[in-house]
Amino acid sequence: MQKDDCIFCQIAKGEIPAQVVYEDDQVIAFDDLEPLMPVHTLIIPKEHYSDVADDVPEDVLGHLFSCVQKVADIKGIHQDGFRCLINTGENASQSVRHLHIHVLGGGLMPRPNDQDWGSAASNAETDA
Ligand code: DGP
Repeated sequence: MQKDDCIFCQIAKGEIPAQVVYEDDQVIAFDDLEPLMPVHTLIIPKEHYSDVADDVPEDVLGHLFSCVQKVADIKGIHQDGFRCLINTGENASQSVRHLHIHVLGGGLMPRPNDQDWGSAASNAETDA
């Protein structure tokens, strides 16, 4: 099922243009509008799920993740390494409520540290 008011559903239906990297019957991958790295591609299921914790069937999750390697190969970042990121819900600052995997690469990405993660991360370390 797709949602009329969801921007990623509209991309999946071809109603909003996107730089498509890979597509099959279940999944579409396209470049992020606001790239954080030289390569920043989003992989989404064509069906609407609000996030990774929205009772997504295992076969959908499996297929979605199988596309990570395809995208990494197409974008030429497989060998040097890349980062996958899935923001989920409010605390993770998920801004588009349609499940998506960020695939980031094309350069060295430092490991996240307290400075990047803000005060909640600092508190977590203090409490540990
Ligand atoms: P997140 O914060 O994890 O929900 O990431 C959403 C990403 O989606 C963000 O990096 C920007 C990107 N984005 C938002 N709207 C569009 C759009 O219309 N087209 C494309 N290509 N990317 C979009």
